[in-house]
Amino acid sequence: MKRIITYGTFDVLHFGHINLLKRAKSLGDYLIVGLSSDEFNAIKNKKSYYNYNQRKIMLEGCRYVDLVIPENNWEQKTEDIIKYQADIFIMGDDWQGKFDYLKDYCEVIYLKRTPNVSSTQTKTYLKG
Ligand code: C2G
Repeated sequence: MKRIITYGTFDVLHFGHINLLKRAKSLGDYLIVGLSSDEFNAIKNKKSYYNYNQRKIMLEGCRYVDLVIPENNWEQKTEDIIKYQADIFIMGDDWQGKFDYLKDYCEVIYLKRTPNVSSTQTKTYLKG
């Protein structure tokens, strides 16, 4: 049973997120998503349109996601990888190299970001 873990805000869920989750899941059997809490988003200087519980409902509705856990800080990844026995850590390549320190605990893979789609772009468009 190969276990995959990834993290993010996943606000205004779009096909770029789904592409990432789909590819992440294809690398193993069980996908855990560390979903940024509203408080952690503030630390990341991100204001999500949907709150944590709403974003969690959307992720749990995604066929590729097996478990959603809260992401409350930058430091928890190592502990999560151990606790959830993750074999592979996945992030989009906008984070290329940023999490290489996790290579001491599991495989680290950065997947190509899906071009021309982002929550910010969608929110701006909807503002009209
Ligand atoms: N993503 C993607 N293609 C896009 C947009 C996002 O592949 N067009 C990926 C990102 O690279 C990331 C994941 O989808 O791996 C979630 O994106 P965000 O919600 O923007 O996550 P972020 O705010 O970067 O938070 O500790 C890690 C952070 O929580 C990551």
